Amino acid sequence: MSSANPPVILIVPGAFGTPEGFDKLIPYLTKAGHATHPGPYPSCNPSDPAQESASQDIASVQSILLSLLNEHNKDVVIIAHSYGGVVAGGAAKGLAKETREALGQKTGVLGLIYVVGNITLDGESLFQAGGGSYPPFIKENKPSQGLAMIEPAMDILYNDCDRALEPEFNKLMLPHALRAFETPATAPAWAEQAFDGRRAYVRTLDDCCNPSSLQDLWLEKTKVEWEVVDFKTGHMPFVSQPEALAAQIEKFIDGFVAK
Ligand SMILES: *C1O[C@H](CO)[C@@H](O)[C@H](O)[C@H]1NC(C)=O
Repeated sequence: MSSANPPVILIVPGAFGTPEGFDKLIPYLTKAGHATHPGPYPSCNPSDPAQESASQDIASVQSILLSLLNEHNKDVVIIAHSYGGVVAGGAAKGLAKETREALGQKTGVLGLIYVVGNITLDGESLFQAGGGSYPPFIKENKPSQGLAMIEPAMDILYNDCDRALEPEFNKLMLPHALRAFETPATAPAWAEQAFDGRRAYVRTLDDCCNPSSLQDLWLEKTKVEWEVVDFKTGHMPFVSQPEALAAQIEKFIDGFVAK
């Protein structure tokens, strides 16, 4: 990374988790010269799950993004994990580097890095994108009405991680509002031509949450080009292989910056 003004990396976590879940990855990115910025959203562990929606998550991350671009004058690269792909996809719409340059703005989104990002089309909910039913590991209305948990997390999310760390992983798992999954997402940024050459996807081959066959279907349905790199990991490569993932992210960013 030789650029004098490296982009800030906005981290948009998956559902059931917060940006703290990336604490094993972040030091490697920092060492490579990148600042990171958390991109949380309100449907995780909300006080009233009935008030949540995918579109509000999207609006909330978009406001973080706009402040990085307009107030901090930074270019941004987005890392989006799992349901974070739905949120970041909507949030980055219209904010690609070339799109903003054409409007006379100096900063923009240089690229989208989906780490097994869930993909929805314009107006589609994640529930629909997953085939219209929940997988058995999503426990509905747990711990209370309108929320969900993933169980057993060790087997579904951390299947390639050290079992001794289970208590640590359990602390990172938070209840999530079902309405985030059941309300329609807005139009995704990745569909825009301005993101050509600016889309990367980390495909997780041993994923028990989003099987790689489902990831393939999602990628196909986008009908746009992604640079796809396979990781032989479960759903959380930033936990199980943080150093290798950081190196790959660095390569993606170099490609976006050189474009
Ligand atoms: C997508 O996202 C969430 C977590 O971020 C996950 O639990 C869910 O099962 C995923 N896949 C589908 C098909 O909805």
